Amino acid sequence: MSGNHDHIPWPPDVAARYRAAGHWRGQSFGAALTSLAHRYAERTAVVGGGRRWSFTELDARAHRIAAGLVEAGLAPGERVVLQLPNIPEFLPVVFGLWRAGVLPVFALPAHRHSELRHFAAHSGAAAVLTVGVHERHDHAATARAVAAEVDSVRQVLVVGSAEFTDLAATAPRELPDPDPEGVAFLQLSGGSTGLPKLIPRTHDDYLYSVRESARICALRPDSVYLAALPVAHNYPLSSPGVLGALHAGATTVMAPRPDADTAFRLIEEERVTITGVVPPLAAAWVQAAARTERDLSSLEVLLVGGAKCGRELAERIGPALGCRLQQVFGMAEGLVCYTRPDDGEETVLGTQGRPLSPDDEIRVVDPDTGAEVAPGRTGALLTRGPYTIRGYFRAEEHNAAAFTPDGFYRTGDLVRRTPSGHLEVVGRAKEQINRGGEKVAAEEVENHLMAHPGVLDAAVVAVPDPYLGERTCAYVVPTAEASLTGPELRTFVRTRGVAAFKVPDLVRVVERFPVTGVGKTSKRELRVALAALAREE
Ligand code: J2J
Repeated sequence: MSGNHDHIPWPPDVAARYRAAGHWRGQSFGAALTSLAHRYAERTAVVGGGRRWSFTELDARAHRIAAGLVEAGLAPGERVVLQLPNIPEFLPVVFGLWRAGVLPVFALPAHRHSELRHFAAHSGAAAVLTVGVHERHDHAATARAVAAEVDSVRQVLVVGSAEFTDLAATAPRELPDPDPEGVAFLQLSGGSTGLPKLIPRTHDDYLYSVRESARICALRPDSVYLAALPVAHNYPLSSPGVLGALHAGATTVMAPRPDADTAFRLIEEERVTITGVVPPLAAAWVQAAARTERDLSSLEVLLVGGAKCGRELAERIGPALGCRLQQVFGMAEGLVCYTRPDDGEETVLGTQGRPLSPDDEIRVVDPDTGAEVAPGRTGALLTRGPYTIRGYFRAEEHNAAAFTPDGFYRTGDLVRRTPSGHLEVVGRAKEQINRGGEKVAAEEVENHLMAHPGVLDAAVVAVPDPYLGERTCAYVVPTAEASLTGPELRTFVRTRGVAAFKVPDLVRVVERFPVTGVGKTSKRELRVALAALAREE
């Protein structure tokens, strides 16, 4: 990779400290898989869609795919936009990319044309690697459309196609091991400004968070992890996720969909012991558990995170599903907090956990002054540590705002810290809507709305929702001539090629925006005023 803003490394003295502490072990993902394959050989690594691969099989497939990718012309350091659903192939493909030194950019299956184009263009991707038709969407066609528009994209690879099957049958070859302190992949940020930012994560930093997550979640070789959420997301990927399961020698079961029927069937059939969901899904499972005939007795732990798990829901999980609740509060930029198996009930039900690492530095500050608040008071959460990035990929200007000069990441979350160091997430100071764990950047949706010729101005805010926690509401001011309707605008946003979860749930067409007192430029103030208005309506 080239350029100064691709990856902002940790300062050398800090990096030396993380190495000395044993957090960073100088091992690449490919090397990690090799040692897992030696250790867990014929144990089952991954199950799904009728396939059941051992660690040995997974390792061999990853070697062949790596060789095939190199033969297809991909070079170390190049980026590939990866969009795969929860299928076993996800793992050998990702490890194949890693072994080839190629950086996956982890798109979600829900992403559509405009998002994929942005990921490809911004990362300068050499290829898009996806599936054909999945859940009624032709991913391959979208990928080809992106390739036609983004100059850097030379090829589209489609898992399941004859070409890819050939590529995946390439004879393995010796490949140079990538630098473990180098960037291994680009994860996506939830985003609060225009377009999602790309998050560069290194082998060393990510493997540390994976190892600790597996340990904190007590994963063992006989654990079975159900990947219910889309696996490319940081949470099911690493908290402890499919990578944590692999690290522990456990089995991953790929759920094609996260609904209770599908998940409960897989829990029964595969004797799943642990899984992770977002609060609305936990609520749906709790309801469904009351009338299911499936045997859920194997389930030991349900992780809940991605959005705040309310007290009421937290209390219902254990009794309804016959398992232990573990709260997780994490972010693709790094910091992950868990409640621990030996935490008291109050802590498990009422907090979002404490940081994974003793070297995670936490500051809770007054959002206006930046000064640390008194213990127990609410403030903005800043963090830095051995697996939290120091900067986004190629985002110099944004980085200046998103990080403090001394390298703390401004999470945008408002938290309260207990004397035990657990964090309670009490709100948000970022221009983002958390739609049941799916993050929507207000500005991104506003920009789509503003592209409509009849829209003079737009502001997107969160409105409370009993099921999702929050939904999006778009306030729109039409131009003098235009007459706009909500359904028309929703269709307009959808047809611009965005993930369905970003299409505004509610649209309110208004003559003008309320005057906020701070002038026309403060969109932030306007969003606050509109959010208050939306709650009253
Ligand atoms: C309140 N807000 C939460 C929680 C995340 C593990 C788990 C989740 C993510 C994730 C992740 C929350 N209560 N329990 O990457 O490894 C909100 C916060 C946070 C943002 C990050 C992981 N858990 N959040 O959700 O990058 O606002 O990662 O800053 O998608 O989700 O979103 P994301």
